[in-house]
Amino acid sequence: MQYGILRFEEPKPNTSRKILHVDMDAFYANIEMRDNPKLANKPVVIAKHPNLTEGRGIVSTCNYLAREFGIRSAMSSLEAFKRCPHAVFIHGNMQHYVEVSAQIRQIFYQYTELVEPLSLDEAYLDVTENKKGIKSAIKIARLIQQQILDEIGLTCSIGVSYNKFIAKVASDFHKPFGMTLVTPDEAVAFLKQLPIEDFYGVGRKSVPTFHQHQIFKGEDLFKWQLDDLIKQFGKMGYSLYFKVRGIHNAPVKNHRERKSIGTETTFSKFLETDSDVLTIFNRLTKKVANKLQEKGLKAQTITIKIRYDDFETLTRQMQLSTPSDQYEECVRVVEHLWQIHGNLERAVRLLGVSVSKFEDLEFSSIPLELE
Ligand code: TTP
Ligand code: MG
Repeated sequence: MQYGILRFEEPKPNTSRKILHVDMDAFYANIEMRDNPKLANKPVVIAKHPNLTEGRGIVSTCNYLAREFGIRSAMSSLEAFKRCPHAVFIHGNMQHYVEVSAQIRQIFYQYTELVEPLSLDEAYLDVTENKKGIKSAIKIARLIQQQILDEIGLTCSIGVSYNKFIAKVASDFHKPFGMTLVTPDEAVAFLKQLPIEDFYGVGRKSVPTFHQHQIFKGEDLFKWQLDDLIKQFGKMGYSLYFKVRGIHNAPVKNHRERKSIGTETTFSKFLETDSDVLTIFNRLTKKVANKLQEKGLKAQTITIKIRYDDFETLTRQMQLSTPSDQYEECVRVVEHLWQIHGNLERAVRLLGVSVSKFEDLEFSSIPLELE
């Protein structure tokens, strides 16, 4: 295959893997229903009641009964209230959801170390080789589904296939408490009927562009040459060309092996004041703390990075007394590090914050604030 002056081998699908994508059903809402039997048979919306927020606020999620009224994630809570005034609105309890998520991950680790969480309620598992020595991926999926129900009291849906992309799409196919298997033989037919917006990586904003080019489904994508897709859609076009052919060989990454989480930013206009530096450090720390919470991790080491206008770069770190995923605790250390090690004799062109030395949540106790 040729593109520009590059020649490369066309990737081949690796169909020998067994990959699961597990996605909890109505996650936050079902946790609330499990914990409070009075909510049975009621539409439940996870959001502050609009009366308490002067109409502001958005819906995190809702149970399936509330979905029958047209309520959806990310809808304004006022709109949700209009659609179903008798719904029960519950202001969620993140710490509690993080803990339930960690319990679910413990079940995954009984089957494989290759667990890649995408958020609190979903993860990829590579079970090609697994700790139970079970050959059938479907059998493992059923065992996990049942174990989560028995031990945690929640339902999930699972997609089973040979790559992450297909497994993820498949997990959404029969919800709730569903299981969808897509074999290598079925993959291309499965992908051809898939709406373009369901191709992971196609953002909502680019959907109209695909439609303008008469690409509505996988089968329309399939007709395009690689070169044309790249010309029109860049990297995304390249990736889609292979995805629709069932080729997506990205490995399931074991998040327990991850060494650090961080973010940094470079400034076109260099920073010269303490308050500008602190504002940026606050923003970066917030991002990092959010990532920790999403991944269900706590970190003990906090590192800041400073690059001055002459490109001298320094990193300085400090340990928290106990691992944390809390923004307030992390930012205190970040500010302290800056105050000790930073100076503004030179302007600052880059700032970074990272955290490392993780402790999985399951090894720490989180105080429960049940509402
Ligand atoms: P999802 O898996 O998208 O939704 P869900 O688990 O509630 O329902 P489904 O059965 O369709 O999978 O998201 C997981 C959790 O993430 C969800 O319970 C709440 C949270 N969330 C938000 O806070 N805001 C959002 O916009 C979305 C989509 C999810
Ligand atoms: Mg879910």
